[in-house]
Amino acid sequence: MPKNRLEKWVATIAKLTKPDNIVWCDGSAKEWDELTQLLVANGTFIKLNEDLRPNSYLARTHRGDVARVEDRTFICSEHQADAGPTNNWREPNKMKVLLRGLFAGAMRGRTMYVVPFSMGPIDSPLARYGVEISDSPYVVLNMHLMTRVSPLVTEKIAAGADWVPAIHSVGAPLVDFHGDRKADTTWPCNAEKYICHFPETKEIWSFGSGYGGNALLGKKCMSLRIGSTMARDEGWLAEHMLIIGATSPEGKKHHFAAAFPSACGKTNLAMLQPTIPGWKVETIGDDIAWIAPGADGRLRAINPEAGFFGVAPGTSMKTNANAMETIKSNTIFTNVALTDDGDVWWEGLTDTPPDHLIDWVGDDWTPDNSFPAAHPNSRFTVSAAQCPTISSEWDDPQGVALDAILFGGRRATNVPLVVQSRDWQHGVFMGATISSEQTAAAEGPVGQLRRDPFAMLPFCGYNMADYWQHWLDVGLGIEESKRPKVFQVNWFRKDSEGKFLWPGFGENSRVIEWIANRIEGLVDAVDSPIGKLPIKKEFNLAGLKISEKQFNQIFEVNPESWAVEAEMTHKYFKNFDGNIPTELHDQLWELTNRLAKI
Ligand code: GTP
Ligand code: SPV
Ligand code: MN
Repeated sequence: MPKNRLEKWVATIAKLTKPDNIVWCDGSAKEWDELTQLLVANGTFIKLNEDLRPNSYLARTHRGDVARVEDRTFICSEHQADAGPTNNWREPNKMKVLLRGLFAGAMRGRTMYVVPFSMGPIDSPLARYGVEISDSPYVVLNMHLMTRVSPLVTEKIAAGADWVPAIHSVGAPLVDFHGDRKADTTWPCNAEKYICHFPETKEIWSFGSGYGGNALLGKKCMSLRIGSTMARDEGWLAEHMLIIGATSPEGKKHHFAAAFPSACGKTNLAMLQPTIPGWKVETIGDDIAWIAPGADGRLRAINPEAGFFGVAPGTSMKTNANAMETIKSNTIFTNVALTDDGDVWWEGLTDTPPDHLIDWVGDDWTPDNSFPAAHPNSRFTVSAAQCPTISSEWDDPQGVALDAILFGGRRATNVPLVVQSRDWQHGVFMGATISSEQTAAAEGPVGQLRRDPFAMLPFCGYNMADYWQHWLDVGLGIEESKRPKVFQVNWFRKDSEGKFLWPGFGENSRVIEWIANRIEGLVDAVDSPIGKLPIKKEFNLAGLKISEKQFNQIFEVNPESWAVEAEMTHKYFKNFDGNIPTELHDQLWELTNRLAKI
């Protein structure tokens, strides 16, 4: 029988990378057991105490491989203009030549795993298939949890289904060109990293890192960077968004999607435990949403992932009890601290740290140490099915109809707790102009304010200005009454002493309630230059100690500082060489005028 495209591709990559052997993965429990045993045996995994954390493991990475590497991430479209000013562009043929050199013999002495996976429920009209080749068993196990790894995908591909080829190597061969074999390390990786995307041929090539979004190629690489280009071509949206269902005490259910930059609260909002009586929030997704116009004329969203790759620090019974419940078993922890009884710990898990820990680099740690025991970007990987608040709709092939879209960021100043946009165009302007203080989720200066439009700065696979136009087109193609309402939120505003003004976490249910009430027309709003704000008596503060003064601080819109923001937006738009959609210029003009009238 002639080989199909998948078999040919695997053979070609094997010929290039020269692994000792090839394993076709099936996502089974047997495969999980074999690979976890292998990783325990070679020291990559530490098995956690079976009584405290069954079937769970701790991995410690190389110190230089702890986060996404944005400056090593490339969009290799044929034309540089298609990558736009916010992406690193490389000419595709040149990059291919470079990559072939890097991948040549890169898997010598290692096993090459072939992982067929589906993003989205297999057979969903919104699902897309991929195959990741990787020489990292850690990656295979994380893919088990984060995607649907299944031989069914291989069958679909053999029957002609489209798929994304994704090749990954840690770039650390065990046999050199003289044939000498060396011992493996517990976290093999390469100092030189390349995370490359070829939108025209829908290919992904990732070299040198074994960590998170650099290596689990179904996630940011396929679902967002390649996904966004597929979405542009096919008329849908691939977004860095959580999805929730929120049910009011009266039993009215709404669905929200929310885009916040990395480490800015998506997992927490996705698993929110409301503090206000009678409300229920159900989890559909915590990081990525694929959104398409449905047969009902509404925007419908699926979570293409099957698990959570969540930030550990700050996660506790107080902040996110549902995440704590989710990670009780069958979880991979990366770069957290190890307790003396073989369990995990991170900053914020308990009020006081244990007297002794082994920190994320494997050294003894006591509370006297001035540096954290867990890396700030340490993570847990766990199946979504284990989440106590997971919605019955979470793997519905048709997705859920969105009632509202939220944009957020980490802003110590200026941005109020919640603002409603005037209309779709204004909502797109809000999304396009969001800025946020940088976090440890990517290499780079933590705390520095940067524009992160739609929380997609590191993830948009094409020209950001074209992406904004696409958002305008998709939304305006929906009948107005069926369009989701758009809001901007900010949980992170601080007072003059640097303390958060808003308690956040479960209390964010109050913002959810206000948004639901706006959708239902149950509350009024006051106009401000930046959008519609809550009226104090209609915003539920019952049971919270928030004074009139604090409320005003939380919602303050300062015209002078907003005039500065608007001026910065004007400068920012200039980066896009006249490519900005007219509607967004109009929005900026209107904002400037409204500010001038105050
Ligand atoms: P990625 O997985 O990187 O995309 O991150 P994320 O957007 O899912 O962020 P996550 O929910 O993991 O939160 C990141 C950090 O922000 C954690 O340390 C949380 O404890 C903290 N955080 C989340 N929500 C709130 C909030 O409402 N208020 C405050 N002050 N901190 C929050
Ligand atoms: C993010 O950085 O937005 C993440 C983690 O969700 S990673 O998978 O590394 O991209
Ligand atoms: Mn994310």
